[in-house]
Amino acid sequence: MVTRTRKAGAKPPGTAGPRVAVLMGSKSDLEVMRPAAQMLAKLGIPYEVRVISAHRTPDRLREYVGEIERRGVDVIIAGAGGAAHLAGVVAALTLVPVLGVPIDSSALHGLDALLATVQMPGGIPVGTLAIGKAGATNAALLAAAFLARHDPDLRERLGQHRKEQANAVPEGPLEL
Ligand code: RP5
Repeated sequence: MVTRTRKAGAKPPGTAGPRVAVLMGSKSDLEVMRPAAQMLAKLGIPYEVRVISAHRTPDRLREYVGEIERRGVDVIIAGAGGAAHLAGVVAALTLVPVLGVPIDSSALHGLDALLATVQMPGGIPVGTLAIGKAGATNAALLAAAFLARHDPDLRERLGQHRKEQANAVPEGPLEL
């Protein structure tokens, strides 16, 4: 029997599409989620961005997530504010790993979204990042770290990003 193994980081045949899906519950979440897309772009990871609401567009959500594994998406990033059930509902509908970003769009400044996203009952995991733009950036970096385990070129780019970040921290005393 011949067993064919895929080259590290290669997509399954016929799936040249996005490796990461960035979802958000409302167009009003875009400015908070933009850093996720920017970081994925910087690291050369193909991604797509969609506005899909668990409560306003439940049919669209089910249809989109139902196709996501077949399309070759490896990680989903889902950002939402308020009661923030988006990441949990997405995670319930797929085996693709889901990273949740709580968005500070409500009167409670994201604390409600943080608790709704992080406090998933045991059984359906959502890897939850920090509230707001830092969480969006880190969701992209964490997705990149997962993908880089089987993609040496991406691992190189991720390492380079870390070096740039370190070099941007002033080493000597600051003149004030
Ligand atoms: C959530 O409700 C969204 O994720 C957003 O953060 C929040 C407010 O949405 P809009 O009323 O601005 O559309 O569904």
